[in-house]
Amino acid sequence: MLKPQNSPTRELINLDGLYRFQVDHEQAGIRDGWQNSTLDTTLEMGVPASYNDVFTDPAIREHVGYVWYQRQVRVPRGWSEERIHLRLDSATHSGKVFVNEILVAEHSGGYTPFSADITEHVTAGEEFRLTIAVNNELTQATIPPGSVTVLEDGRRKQRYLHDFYNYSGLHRSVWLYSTPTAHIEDVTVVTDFEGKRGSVGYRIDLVGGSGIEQVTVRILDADGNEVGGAAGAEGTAEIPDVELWQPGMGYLYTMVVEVVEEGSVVDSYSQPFGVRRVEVQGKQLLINGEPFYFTGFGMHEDHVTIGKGHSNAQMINDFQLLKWTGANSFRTSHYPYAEEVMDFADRHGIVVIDETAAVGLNAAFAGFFGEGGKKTYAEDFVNEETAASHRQAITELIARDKNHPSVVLWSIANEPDVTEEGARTYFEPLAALTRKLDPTRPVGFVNEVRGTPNEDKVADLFDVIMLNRYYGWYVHTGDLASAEQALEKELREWDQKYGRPIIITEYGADTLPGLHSLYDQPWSEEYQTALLDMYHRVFDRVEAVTGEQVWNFADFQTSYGIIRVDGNKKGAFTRDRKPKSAAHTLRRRWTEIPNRKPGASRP
Ligand code: BDP
Repeated sequence: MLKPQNSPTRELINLDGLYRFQVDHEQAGIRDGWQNSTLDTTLEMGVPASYNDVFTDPAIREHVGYVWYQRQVRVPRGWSEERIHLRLDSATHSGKVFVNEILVAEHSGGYTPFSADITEHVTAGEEFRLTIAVNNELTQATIPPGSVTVLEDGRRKQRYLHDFYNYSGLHRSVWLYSTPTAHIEDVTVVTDFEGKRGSVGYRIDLVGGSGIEQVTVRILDADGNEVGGAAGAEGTAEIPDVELWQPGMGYLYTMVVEVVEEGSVVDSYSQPFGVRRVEVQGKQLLINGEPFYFTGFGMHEDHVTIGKGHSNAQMINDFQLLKWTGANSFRTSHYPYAEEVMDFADRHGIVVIDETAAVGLNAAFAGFFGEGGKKTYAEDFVNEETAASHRQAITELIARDKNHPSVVLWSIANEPDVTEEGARTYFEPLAALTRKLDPTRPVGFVNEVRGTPNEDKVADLFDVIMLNRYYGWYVHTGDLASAEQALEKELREWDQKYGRPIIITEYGADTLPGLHSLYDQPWSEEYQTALLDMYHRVFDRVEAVTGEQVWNFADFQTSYGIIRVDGNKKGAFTRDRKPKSAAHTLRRRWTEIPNRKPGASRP
């Protein structure tokens, strides 16, 4: 799915800013057609942002159901010959979009974009009323799943089995844009190289044309010089003296796609891309033929006040801190991040493990909350409806992110149950779908502690082993010697059984900044550091470990719970991005080992 842009044939207007905002406490809005008139509210809300922490009223913060956003939008007067589209970069978790009284788009899945062609419903030069109803309910039919219960007093409660707060609203930008009638609908770029020669396979999908248009592509280097080109909707362009996209050096080319009809350009779109190759060979993940060692974090889109709202300034600050630690990568735990984040990673050579929002597909976590004995793959939990949403989540993630050179690995779920028989039936088709949609990147999922090499039923379906392990925290708490033995034992078992790359996608300890101890005392800054040091010793001893991503980059908000004090505190940074001691420890290690495992020989 193309990101909208300004081009010689396209115009783009950003619709962020203040919207009228109404919370649908009585669940009346859809029934009563709130889109048909001005919302009956004095509240306003900024877009993009989560609304939860913005207001003082707890009934808004914990609201379950629809909230409504509304504003007037004027269509530029010059657009009378154009197709006119609305695009929402996300609506968490589902959205209905109305142009005046008319429903023009509906989408579920809170972290991927959707759009509508509204040409028939608007007039160039005139205003329309844009109303967006956003629903934050999670059910067993959504990704991530959850359940809504109605309490005796009528209040509705949202339950979910993932460890981050259910921030809701319009978290990303809203756009109005024009395209010509015959226009480029999609661009797919697949790159490779041989020696100094780069090859750029491409496919252009067109819509709305007469079929007599022709497509040309021109490749521009980072300075804007034309270095290659091709004709036709599908083909391969060559770059003679190619500059590769490398970890730490995000060299980007631009593919300028033009649709020509009777000698004139009717549509033009510029797609940035990088030339690089990713493959798994034995126990290594290779980028451009060289073994890559991941350092970095599982992250969250999470900030004070704006929650999961995208902010360019916060994004730059987070990337600055990543760089300061020496990290070369991150995982988009546990949902696709804003496209601005992916574009930044492309430009700056940061390697990304790109994850769907399939988190909490695991009944064992309900046991944690005192509801033991449930099965995950069952009619009342992860069922065919969940699977359908999961397929949609994978499809939309790849459609959005396929052209990002920074993405080297798809993660199709975080910590699902992999011990029940049903896990294999559930995951086999999903792994196959991911490979079919993108045959060029390795595929994995992130495994939780109960899915040991003996218990796990799905690891062989994937290219890499990604493990979240909490030895020294949830098990062997405060006993790093036992934790060290247990961790090494398990990693060696994985290595022996599969001989595949192992990436540790989570390890860490909750830490209260300012709490200090001479002993191995959980929650102290010293303990967090000692635990990380212990993991690093083990990683350096086990050859198959090809990456370390600490949980988490920064402290983040969660739902209330007795094991969370104002959120999860496993950050190397506090929620307001101050370094804990651990951040300095990581910086010392990672700045010493850019992209390569300690002790690994250079080719
Ligand atoms: C893992 C989850 C992650 C949690 C983390 C923790 O993948 O989302 O926040 O553990 O408990 O289970 O801190």
